[in-house]
Amino acid sequence: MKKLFAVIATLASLFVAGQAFAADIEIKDAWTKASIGKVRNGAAFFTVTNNSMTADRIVGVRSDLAEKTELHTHIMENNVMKMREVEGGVDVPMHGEVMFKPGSYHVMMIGLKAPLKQGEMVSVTLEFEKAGDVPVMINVMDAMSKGPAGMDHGNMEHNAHKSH
Ligand SMILES: [Cu+2]
Repeated sequence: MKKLFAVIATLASLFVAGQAFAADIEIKDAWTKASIGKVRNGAAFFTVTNNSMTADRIVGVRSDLAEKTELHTHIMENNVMKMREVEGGVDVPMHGEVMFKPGSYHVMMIGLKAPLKQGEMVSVTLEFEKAGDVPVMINVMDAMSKGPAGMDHGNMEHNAHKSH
């Protein structure tokens, strides 16, 4: 009986502390912009939430949409904003959230095989170190879009109430 309990306890602790599953990863508000003219690159944005009890890391991305699909970020170099491929992956803390957004992390599609059309859904696959493959369904929005409604807090209008 004691032995059985020990086995159960060990299994339980493994389950709680050592594992992460694709089901624990939540992707929200995934969007990209429709292609304009002959532009053959695209960038996709979304919010990643890790609902598991263990930290995870996005180590790669792949898709059939483009010749190359990469994890990118922006860095400042000599006062110029530049895009770079992410080195070493993107950490997603346990019970944490990471935002892929313009000017920051994004999924870069280089050499699109077909233009992205407004209203379409396209997909890429994020590769997590622990949770494995997580598909991302991406909403193709208007080429001038700044993202799903409610995400662009920077442009929110404020009602200033003056007190007398
Ligand atoms: Cu990029």
